[in-house]
Amino acid sequence: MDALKVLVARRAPTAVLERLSARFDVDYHDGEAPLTADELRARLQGRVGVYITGTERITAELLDACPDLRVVSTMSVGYNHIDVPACTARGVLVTNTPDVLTETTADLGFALLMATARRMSEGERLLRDGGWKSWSWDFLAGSEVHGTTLGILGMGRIGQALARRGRFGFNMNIAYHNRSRLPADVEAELGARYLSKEDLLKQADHLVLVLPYSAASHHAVGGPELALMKPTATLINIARGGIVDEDALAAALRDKRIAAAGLDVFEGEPKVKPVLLTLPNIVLTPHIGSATMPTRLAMAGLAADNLLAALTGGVAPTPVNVPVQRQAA
Ligand code: 8YV
Repeated sequence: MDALKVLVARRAPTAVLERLSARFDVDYHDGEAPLTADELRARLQGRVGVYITGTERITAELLDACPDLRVVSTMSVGYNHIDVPACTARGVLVTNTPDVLTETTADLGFALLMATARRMSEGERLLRDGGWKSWSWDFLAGSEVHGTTLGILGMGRIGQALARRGRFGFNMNIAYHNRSRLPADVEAELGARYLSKEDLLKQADHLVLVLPYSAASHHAVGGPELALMKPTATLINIARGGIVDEDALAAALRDKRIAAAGLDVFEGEPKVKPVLLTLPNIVLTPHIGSATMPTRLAMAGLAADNLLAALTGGVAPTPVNVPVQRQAA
């Protein structure tokens, strides 16, 4: 029997390629740049499975042009780049990589919070530019972190990991808003208070966005929401760029209506709006939330596990959808 044909649409660790190649006929895109939509469609012809990252978009149109596709395995926890309902309707299984990146992404979220509150990027720029001339009492004086209120918008796995860091590491008061409330025992363990979104915006000293991106969360934080925040507050986004209205944020930062922001994700990434680059009170990182070698290897390994299990009669460890059975041709 001929080996099943799969496409690895993005660079992957050698060990993952070896595992997939031992079982499948693998077409490997080894380029630095992601495949364009046209290239992806062409390379998916006759392929039953695809390994992607958060960059490649799987649309209904693409699915219709690639009728052999049965499994989409993304090496990411987020799956807003995949039209999941369209996959489900066509019997295509979607899998993602939750859990393995939770703690690492929470680490980055906290690092960004600290760097933003304590003006670390501003200080480094000043030092490198030769601008550190002397000491004064308010030199680079930032915001307090310990003992303040950590607001978390979106209290899934990463939100809870952030809450633990805030509560047990920094003695912070934890407040959150989420579509659904956490069970009482989890709230008690985290010392987390459930607030309305409006109250969370008003009360947070540091507000971290960790909610999934969808049409419902598009620009969930824009002008009206920023207007509710304290002028001393910081805003951290480690979720998806589209959750924040970047123009409204730039205006709020420029006018000091909030103190500072830390962004790891951008609406048009990898392009970043020039206005964001001009503001001193903003810390910018290039979407590195899950970027440690052990975590990236674990994510890639899990994406391969999903593809292997789903295409060889097993049960994919981390499915996103439960597709309806494909009709026999
Ligand atoms: C990845 C992410 O860097 O997992 C996610 O959803 O945003 C990041 O961990 C990226 O999407 C890689 O596929």
